[in-house]
Amino acid sequence: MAPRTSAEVGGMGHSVKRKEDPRFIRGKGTYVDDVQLPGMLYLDIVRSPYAHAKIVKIHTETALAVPGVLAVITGEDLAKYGLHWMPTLMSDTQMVLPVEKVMYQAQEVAAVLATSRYSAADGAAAVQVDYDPLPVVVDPHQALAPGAPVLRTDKKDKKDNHIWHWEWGDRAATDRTFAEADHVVKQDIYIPRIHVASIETCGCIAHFDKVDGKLTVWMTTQAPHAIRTVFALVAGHVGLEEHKIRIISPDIGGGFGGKVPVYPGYVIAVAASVLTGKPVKWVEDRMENLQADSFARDYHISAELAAKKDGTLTAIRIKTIADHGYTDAAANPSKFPAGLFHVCTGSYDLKAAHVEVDGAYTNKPPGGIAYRCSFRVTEAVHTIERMTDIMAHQLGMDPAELRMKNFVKPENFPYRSALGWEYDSGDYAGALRLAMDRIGYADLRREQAEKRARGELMGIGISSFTEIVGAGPSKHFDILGIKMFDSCEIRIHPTGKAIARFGTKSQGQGHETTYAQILAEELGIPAKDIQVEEGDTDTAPYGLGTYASRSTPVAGAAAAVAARKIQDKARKIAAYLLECAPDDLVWEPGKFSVKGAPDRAKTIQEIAFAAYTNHPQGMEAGLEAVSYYDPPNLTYPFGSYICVVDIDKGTGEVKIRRFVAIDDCGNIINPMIVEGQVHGGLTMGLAPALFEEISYDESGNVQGGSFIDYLLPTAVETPKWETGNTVTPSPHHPLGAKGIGESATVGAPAAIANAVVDALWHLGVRHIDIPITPAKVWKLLRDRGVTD
Ligand code: MCN
Ligand code: CUM
Repeated sequence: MAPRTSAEVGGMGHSVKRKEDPRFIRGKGTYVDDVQLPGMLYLDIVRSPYAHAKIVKIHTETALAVPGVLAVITGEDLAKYGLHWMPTLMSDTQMVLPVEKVMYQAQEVAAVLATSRYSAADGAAAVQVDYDPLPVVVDPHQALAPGAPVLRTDKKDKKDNHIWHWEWGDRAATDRTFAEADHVVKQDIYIPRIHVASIETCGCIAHFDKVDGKLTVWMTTQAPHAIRTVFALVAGHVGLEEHKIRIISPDIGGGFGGKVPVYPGYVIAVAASVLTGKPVKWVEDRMENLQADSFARDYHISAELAAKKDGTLTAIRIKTIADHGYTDAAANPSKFPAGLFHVCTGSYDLKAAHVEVDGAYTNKPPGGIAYRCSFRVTEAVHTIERMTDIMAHQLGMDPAELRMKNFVKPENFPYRSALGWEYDSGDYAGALRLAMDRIGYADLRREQAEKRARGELMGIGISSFTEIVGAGPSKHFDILGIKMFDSCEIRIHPTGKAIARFGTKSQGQGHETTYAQILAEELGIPAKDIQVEEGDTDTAPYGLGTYASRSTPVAGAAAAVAARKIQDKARKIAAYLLECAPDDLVWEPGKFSVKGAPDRAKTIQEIAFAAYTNHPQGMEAGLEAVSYYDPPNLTYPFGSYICVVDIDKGTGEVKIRRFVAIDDCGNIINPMIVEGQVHGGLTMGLAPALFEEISYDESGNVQGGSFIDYLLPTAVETPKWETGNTVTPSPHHPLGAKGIGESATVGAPAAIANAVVDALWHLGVRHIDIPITPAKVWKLLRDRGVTD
């Protein structure tokens, strides 16, 4: 669709260059660690070498003797103020600093406050802790087995390591459908722990002003307003009330979900600043970030898919054990302990479905946070897309044909899934067909057959995923009771320039550009004349923040609604200026003109000036509006990805030869930014598919706690992504837009895994858990005697 506005105005559909880039490219961004305040103190954290151990004694004398060290803060110190535990977003509890025992390797044990970063680090190294090791449980199956040591001894009545049981769907109907099925495939799928590893680690500067009692925290957070409320709820009793707290989220070097939780370091820095009255900076190093921040995934899935003889898919049944580490700190909407995992019927019209998830405590850091995925959607997509492929191979059907046969059809939207979600719009076959055309699917299948005859290993994998983003409708979505709306406030200045503030917070997504484009579209004010601000709770309207690709679906909608309120007032002012009735005016981006007399017109800039200089008597001056938008539904972006791999029989290495990604996020605001989101997202989908994993040995020692063994794909490992779009607008979003921020990360791993298994199916390989490392593949080949 051609853009409605001129390139000069830069509304929707223009690839406007990112307004934020000039400062980033020149190194002029302001990240938390760039903030320097006079008299600032530094915090460093002592961490546990044990995964489970009693704390016998913490020796602080040597540390206190280090020049520059001012204090060593322990759990006992915080306990005096009731601040040694804090609530998690899922209403569990998490230690800020331990008093009795540590629960995972790298857990915070004590904090050292000093006059420089280096003294703080030297001090932390000098703190000696006597531990008494306790039995360690790292496997959630073992954690749930009878007789396992109970980990959460802090919970008086807790007799096991079971956190919760959650199930969804019609069990009886599902069992019945399975009983009637002609074919059933069953597969265990493990989706390992991974870490977002954003370029910038987490950190904060807490500054408590003892005179006016105000706390300002510069903080790497994706959700500044929610953090302010949580701080007030946790520390209101020690005088930190919400009007005395200001959270500033400055530039952020990648969030990806890892900057949603509250980490102990933030709370300790706040406590240290409140006690000393000095600004206190805490910034994690890379290994702390990898080893102790919240993790994603860690789902042990057991799935079954049922089909009729002709390949009609009928039902899915899933049992899952979710490893949450020692506390359930998942950042989910409160009502959904397993996130939106129940979108696991995917793009297919299944008649019945049932999902069960059991959460387990283990001696690991808090898990269940996202890795560029809207609350467990990747887990759901990986499951249904792997199962669909297994079914296709089992039936001897082409995986594309099986998908085409079972897709929800365009005429079925809005579509209610067997698990109760109402998909807003989609054209799944359209996206898959385009992907197949782009990649030359039929030719590739012929090539594969020829190669197989020669003993070469080539595979083609498809993932036709449906996402669910934009949390969310207040009826079902809240975090700790706060409804998941979002907001936009616009002020048009007398000279026709504007400032707009939002409840969300960009971490690299380009909001300063794309929100300005939405307003340019709605008001006709050039995007370059609109300043966008986010992340300061003293100035921005309340909102729930940026994650779950919700900014466009929720705050983007708020922007459109607020702009339309402004347009309504502008119409009245224009009518007054043109001496006609408001209804006699027609709007085109940037001006109102009199019906049938296009020369009699007032531009939005003229109207803005009049709003302050010559507004109708009885009308309030000014031109501003605010919207707190409660979406009527989520948005359901989708896509079809096709991946071609060649497998090296000598090394087991998987080489991605081609990867075509067709995405549909409804109407697009900025095509260049959307393409960038998909490129980055695909690379973050490649990562867990082939490289990334954090695991633990029996003693709970972390494997993958540094970049030496936590493998991130670099430009060398990343293939050339071939991207494209179809456009199926969301019927309920004011701009017809859906989110795009996570689609590629959610959809890509299954395409890659499906391609690898497709290359090896004829050798009897049905499934390989990600990451699909050369070692895993080589072992499979060796066991079948086909290595070179
Ligand atoms: N967009 C668009 N047209 C659409 C949809 C989106 O032009 N139809 C644009 C938006 O205007 C925005 C960007 O694409 O500039 C992403 O929008 P959206 O899908 O609404 O997602 P959010 O802005 O809410 O970003 C969150 C999402 C998530 S949850 C993760 S995780 C992730 C992601 O974005 N983290 C990122 N992409 C990231 N990109 C960067 N650079 N850094 C991160 O930390
Ligand atoms: Cu889901 S990772 Mo993002 O939601 O910040």
